[in-house]
Amino acid sequence: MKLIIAIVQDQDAASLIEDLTDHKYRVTKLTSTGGFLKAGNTTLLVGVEEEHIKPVVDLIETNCKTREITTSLLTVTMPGDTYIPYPLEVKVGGATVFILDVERHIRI
Ligand code: 2BA
Repeated sequence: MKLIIAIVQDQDAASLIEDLTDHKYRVTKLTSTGGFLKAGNTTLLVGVEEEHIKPVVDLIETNCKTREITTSLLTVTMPGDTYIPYPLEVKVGGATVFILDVERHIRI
Protein backbone atom coordinates (compact mmCIF):
# COMPACT_ATOMS: atom_id res chain seq x y z
CA MET A 1 0.00 0.00 0.00
CA LYS A 2 1.04 3.61 -0.64
CA LEU A 3 0.18 6.86 1.08
CA ILE A 4 -0.34 9.83 -1.20
CA ILE A 5 0.12 13.16 0.56
CA ALA A 6 -1.14 16.02 -1.59
CA ILE A 7 -0.80 19.66 -0.57
CA VAL A 8 -3.34 21.62 -2.60
CA GLN A 9 -4.83 25.09 -2.61
CA ASP A 10 -7.96 25.54 -0.51
CA GLN A 11 -9.95 26.59 -3.61
CA ASP A 12 -9.32 23.21 -5.27
CA ALA A 13 -9.83 20.99 -2.23
CA ALA A 14 -13.63 20.59 -2.29
CA SER A 15 -13.87 19.49 -5.95
CA LEU A 16 -10.89 17.15 -5.58
CA ILE A 17 -12.31 15.50 -2.46
CA GLU A 18 -15.67 15.09 -4.22
CA ASP A 19 -13.98 13.50 -7.24
CA LEU A 20 -11.90 11.18 -5.04
CA THR A 21 -14.89 10.01 -3.01
CA ASP A 22 -17.00 9.61 -6.18
CA HIS A 23 -14.26 7.24 -7.40
CA LYS A 24 -14.48 5.34 -4.05
CA TYR A 25 -11.12 6.54 -2.72
CA ARG A 26 -10.87 7.18 1.01
CA VAL A 27 -9.45 10.57 1.83
CA THR A 28 -8.56 12.58 4.93
CA LYS A 29 -8.43 16.36 4.78
CA LEU A 30 -6.04 18.27 7.03
CA THR A 31 -5.96 22.02 7.39
CA SER A 32 -2.40 23.20 6.80
CA THR A 33 -0.36 26.36 6.35
CA GLY A 34 2.41 26.95 3.83
CA GLY A 35 5.72 27.90 5.40
CA PHE A 36 6.62 30.48 2.74
CA LEU A 37 3.37 32.38 2.23
CA LYS A 38 2.03 31.57 5.72
CA ALA A 39 -1.35 31.17 4.05
CA GLY A 40 -3.83 28.35 4.51
CA ASN A 41 -3.70 25.33 2.25
CA THR A 42 -5.11 21.81 2.41
CA THR A 43 -3.23 18.56 2.89
CA LEU A 44 -4.98 15.39 1.74
CA LEU A 45 -4.03 11.86 2.79
CA VAL A 46 -5.08 9.10 0.40
CA GLY A 47 -4.15 5.49 1.10
CA VAL A 48 -4.24 3.32 -2.04
CA GLU A 49 -2.84 0.18 -3.58
CA GLU A 50 -0.01 0.78 -6.07
CA GLU A 51 -2.19 0.40 -9.18
CA HIS A 52 -4.36 3.31 -8.02
CA ILE A 53 -1.53 5.86 -7.79
CA LYS A 54 -1.88 7.01 -11.40
CA PRO A 55 -5.67 7.40 -11.34
CA VAL A 56 -5.44 9.41 -8.10
CA VAL A 57 -2.63 11.62 -9.43
CA ASP A 58 -4.71 12.15 -12.60
CA LEU A 59 -7.65 13.35 -10.46
CA ILE A 60 -5.30 15.72 -8.60
CA GLU A 61 -4.05 17.08 -11.94
CA THR A 62 -7.59 17.55 -13.24
CA ASN A 63 -8.76 19.48 -10.18
CA CYS A 64 -5.75 21.53 -9.12
CA LYS A 65 -4.74 24.65 -10.96
CA THR A 66 -1.55 26.70 -10.84
CA ARG A 67 -2.26 30.27 -9.79
CA GLU A 68 -0.14 33.38 -9.81
CA ILE A 69 -0.67 35.44 -6.70
CA THR A 70 0.74 38.76 -5.57
CA THR A 71 1.80 38.90 -1.98
CA SER A 72 3.64 41.46 0.13
CA LEU A 73 6.00 39.38 2.17
CA LEU A 74 9.27 41.16 2.15
CA THR A 75 10.23 43.47 4.95
CA VAL A 76 12.64 46.25 4.23
CA THR A 77 14.86 46.82 7.24
CA MET A 78 14.67 50.41 8.32
CA PRO A 79 15.54 52.05 11.61
CA GLY A 80 12.94 50.95 14.15
CA ASP A 81 12.15 47.77 12.15
CA THR A 82 9.66 49.61 9.95
CA TYR A 83 7.66 47.22 7.74
CA ILE A 84 7.36 48.28 4.13
CA PRO A 85 5.17 45.92 2.05
CA TYR A 86 6.89 44.91 -1.15
CA PRO A 87 4.77 43.25 -3.86
CA LEU A 88 6.00 39.80 -4.85
CA GLU A 89 4.62 37.57 -7.60
CA VAL A 90 4.49 33.90 -6.57
CA LYS A 91 3.32 30.99 -8.70
CA VAL A 92 1.55 28.52 -6.39
CA GLY A 93 1.51 25.07 -7.86
CA GLY A 94 -1.45 22.96 -8.70
CA ALA A 95 -0.34 20.50 -6.05
CA THR A 96 2.71 19.20 -4.22
CA VAL A 97 2.47 15.43 -4.04
CA PHE A 98 4.49 12.95 -1.97
CA ILE A 99 4.05 9.18 -2.42
CA LEU A 100 5.22 7.04 0.48
CA ASP A 101 5.45 3.31 1.10
CA VAL A 102 3.13 2.14 3.87
CA GLU A 103 4.64 -0.62 5.99
CA ARG A 104 1.35 -1.69 7.50
CA HIS A 105 -2.26 -0.61 7.18
CA ILE A 106 -4.77 -1.68 9.82
CA ARG A 107 -8.48 -0.85 10.01
CA ILE A 108 -10.08 -1.71 13.33
P1 2BA B 1 4.18 27.80 0.72
O1 2BA B 1 5.37 27.33 1.49
O2 2BA B 1 3.38 28.90 1.32
O3 2BA B 1 4.71 28.22 -0.74
C1 2BA B 1 3.86 28.84 -1.67
C2 2BA B 1 4.59 29.09 -2.97
O4 2BA B 1 5.65 30.02 -2.73
C3 2BA B 1 5.28 27.84 -3.54
O5 2BA B 1 4.37 27.13 -4.34
C4 2BA B 1 6.44 28.43 -4.33
O6 2BA B 1 6.02 28.88 -5.61
C5 2BA B 1 6.79 29.67 -3.52
N1 2BA B 1 7.90 29.40 -2.61
C6 2BA B 1 7.93 28.54 -1.57
N2 2BA B 1 9.11 28.59 -0.93
C7 2BA B 1 9.85 29.51 -1.60
C8 2BA B 1 11.18 30.04 -1.42
N3 2BA B 1 11.97 29.61 -0.42
N4 2BA B 1 11.60 30.98 -2.31
C9 2BA B 1 10.82 31.42 -3.30
N5 2BA B 1 9.55 30.97 -3.52
C10 2BA B 1 9.08 30.02 -2.68
P2 2BA B 1 4.45 25.55 -4.38
O7 2BA B 1 5.85 25.10 -4.63
O8 2BA B 1 3.41 25.10 -5.35
O9 2BA B 1 4.06 25.06 -2.91
C11 2BA B 1 2.73 25.17 -2.41
C12 2BA B 1 2.70 24.70 -0.96
O10 2BA B 1 3.04 23.30 -0.93
C13 2BA B 1 3.72 25.36 -0.04
O11 2BA B 1 3.19 26.58 0.47
C14 2BA B 1 3.91 24.32 1.04
O12 2BA B 1 2.85 24.34 1.96
C15 2BA B 1 3.81 23.02 0.25
N6 2BA B 1 5.11 22.51 -0.18
C16 2BA B 1 5.72 22.73 -1.37
N7 2BA B 1 6.88 22.07 -1.44
C17 2BA B 1 7.02 21.41 -0.29
C18 2BA B 1 8.02 20.55 0.25
N8 2BA B 1 9.15 20.22 -0.44
N9 2BA B 1 7.85 20.04 1.50
C19 2BA B 1 6.74 20.36 2.21
N10 2BA B 1 5.74 21.17 1.76
C20 2BA B 1 5.89 21.69 0.54
